[in-house]
Amino acid sequence: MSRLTVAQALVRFLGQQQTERDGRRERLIAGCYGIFGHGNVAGLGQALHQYQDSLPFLPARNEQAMVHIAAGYARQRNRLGTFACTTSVGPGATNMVTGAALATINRLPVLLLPGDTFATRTPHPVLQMLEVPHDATVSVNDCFRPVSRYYERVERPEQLIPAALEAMRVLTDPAETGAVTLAMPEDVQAEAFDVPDAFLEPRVWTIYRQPPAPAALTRAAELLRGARRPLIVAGGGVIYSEATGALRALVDAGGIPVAETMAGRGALVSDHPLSMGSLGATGAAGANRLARDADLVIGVGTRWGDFTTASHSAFQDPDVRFVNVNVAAFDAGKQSGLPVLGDARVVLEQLRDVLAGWRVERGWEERARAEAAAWREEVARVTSPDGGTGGLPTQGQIIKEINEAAGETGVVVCAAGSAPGDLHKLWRARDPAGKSYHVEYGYSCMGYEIPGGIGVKLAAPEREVYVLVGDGSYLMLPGELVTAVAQRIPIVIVLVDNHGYASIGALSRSVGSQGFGTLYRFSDNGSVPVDPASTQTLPIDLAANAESLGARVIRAAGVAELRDALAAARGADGPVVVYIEADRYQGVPSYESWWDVPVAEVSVQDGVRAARADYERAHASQRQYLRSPHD
Ligand SMILES: Cc1ncc(C[n+]2csc(CCOP(=O)(O)OP(=O)(O)O)c2C)c(N)n1
Ligand SMILES: [Mg+2]
Repeated sequence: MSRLTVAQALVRFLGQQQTERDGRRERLIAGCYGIFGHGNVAGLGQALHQYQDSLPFLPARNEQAMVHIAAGYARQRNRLGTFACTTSVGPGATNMVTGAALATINRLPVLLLPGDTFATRTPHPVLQMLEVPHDATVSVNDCFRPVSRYYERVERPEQLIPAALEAMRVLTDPAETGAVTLAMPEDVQAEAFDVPDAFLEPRVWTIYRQPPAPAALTRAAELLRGARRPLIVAGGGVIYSEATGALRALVDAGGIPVAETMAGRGALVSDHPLSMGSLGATGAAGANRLARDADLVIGVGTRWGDFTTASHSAFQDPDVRFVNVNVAAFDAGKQSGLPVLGDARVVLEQLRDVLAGWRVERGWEERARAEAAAWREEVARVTSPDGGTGGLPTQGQIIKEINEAAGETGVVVCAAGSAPGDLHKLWRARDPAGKSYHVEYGYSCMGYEIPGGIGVKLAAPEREVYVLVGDGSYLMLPGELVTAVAQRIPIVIVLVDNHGYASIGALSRSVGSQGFGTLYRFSDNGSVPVDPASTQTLPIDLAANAESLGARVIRAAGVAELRDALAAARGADGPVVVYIEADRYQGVPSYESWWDVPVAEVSVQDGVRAARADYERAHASQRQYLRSPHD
C-alpha cells in the first residue's frame, strides 16, 4: 500500500502498462503530452514532474494537435501503443474533442485526461466552468461522451482503480478501441488515498488473435468458390493486424484482385499484378470497373465509408454479396454481409488453407491484371513532367517526387484537401508491411498533418516521414512545428500553396457555386475579388511563417528544385519545411466514380440547376445492399 494522490497513482500506473501480441511486448502509454492550466498543473502536473521516470512528459502547443500526435503514433504502431494527453478544465479540455472524434472514427487508441470542475462543488463556479442550472453533474467534458469509446469522470479517489483498468481494456481491444476519456476533477487529482501495490505493478494486456467461427469460414469459402467475379477490399484492419503477408499469400494462391480503402492503402504493394489500387470516389479506373461488376466482395478490416463505396454506387451487380472480415461485429454486419468475426491475419490464413487448389476464373483474373497494368500507365501519365499551367507544378508531380524520395520505407502523412484523393490514386506503395501510406481520412481533419507526422516519426524513428499539407490545413494548426523543433523531430513537411481551398473550390464549382468562399483574396466573401480584374493573392508568406516558428525552410520553385530540396532535407536534426506553390486548377481527374454531395433542388442560378440534373442522374446509381449471404 502506498499513500499517493490520485494523479500520482495514475501516472505511475500508466508507466507500467504494456501490450503484447504474438509474443512481442511494448509500452502501451509511451508518454504524456500536455498543456497545463489551473485544472491540471497542481494535480497531474505535479505527478508528472515527480514521476518523470515512469511517464515522460512532453509539452504541446494546442490540445487538439496533441491528440493528433497520439493518434498518428497509435496508427503507425498498429494500435499497440499510444500517448496520454492532459489538459486543464474548460477550453483546454474541449479543444481535445475534435482529436477524440478523429481517433474514435479511425478506431485508434488515445487516452485523454481532461481536467474537470470540482467534485466537491464548493468554490463553484470555478474559472472556465459551464453552469447548467438544472443539472449539477454536467460539465463541458460531457462533450467527450459521444466521441469516446469509454468515458468516466473520476469523482472519488477509489474510483481511479476500476476506471483506469477499464480504460486500458478498451484501449487495447481492437474491436472497441478509440478515444478513452477519464475526466479528472481538479480537486480529486490532488487528493491522497491508499493505493494497493498490485495497481502499480507492471501489467500486460495481451491481444489475442481471434479465430473465426468455423461455420462462418466455411460459408465464406463456399461463397468464394461459387463466385465468378470476386474482389477483395482491403481496409486498415489488414495493416493493423499485420496481415499484409497473409493477404498476399491468399491473392497469390487464389488470383483474387485487391482494391484498397484510404486506411488500407498499401495493404498490397502497388507493383503486385493484382493490386488494383484505390477504390471508390477517389478510386483507380480499374478498381472501380471491377467493383462495378463484382459478384462477391470480401471486405477485410474496413468500415465501408462512403468514399470506399462511392456513396453506395460502387457495386452494381444486382446480386452482389459481401463477406466482412472484421474484429468488430458492428463493421462485420454492414452491407448485409456475411460476418466473419475475427482477426484479419488468422482469417486470411485459414481462408487460404480451406481454398487450397482453388483459383478464380481465368477471364476475371486476366481482366484484373490488364486493368492493374493500365493503371500503372495512367499514374505515369498523370505524374509526368508535362502538364501544369503557368509553370507551376501539379500536385501529381509533387506526389511523384515525394514517392521517389520516400523509397520503400518512407511514410507519407496527409489528411485533408485535394492531396488525400490524389495520393489515394497516385501513391505507389512499396513497403510490404503497408506502413508507407498514412492518410487520415476517417475524419479528414485539416490540421492533422503536422502533429500526425510527429506521431508517426515518434512511432517509427527509423523511417523517413513526409508530411504533405495544403496552405489551408497549414494555417489551421501550424503550432506543432514548434513541438517538432523543441523535440528535434526530423520530419519533412511539404507545404503546397495554391492560395486557398483548391479541393472545396473544385467541389463548389461542380455543384454550380463557382468556388464561392474558397479563395484567399481581398474580397467581401472569398469568391469575388474587390477588384474583379485582380488575381492578386493575399500578402501571406507561409514559408516565412514556418521559419519564424523555428523550422528550417527550403523554398522550391518547381519540380526539379523540389527534388533537390527533398534530398537536402535528409539527415536534418529537426523539421524541414519545403515550401512549393502549385497549380490550383489542374487536378487529378476522377475515374468512373461518384460522391454524394446533395445539390440544391431549386435555384435561380443556371449552374446549380445543371448540377442538380447531373446529381439526379448519378443518384439513380445508388444501391442498397440487401442480398443475404446465406441464400
Ligand atoms: C477542420 C476542417 N474544417 C473544414 C474541412 C473541410 N475542408 C476539407 S478540405 C478543405 C480545404 C483544404 O485546403 P488546403 O489545405 O489548402 O488544401 P487544398 O484543397 O488547397 O488542396 C476544407 C475547408 C475539413 N476537412 N476539416
Ligand atoms: Mg490550398
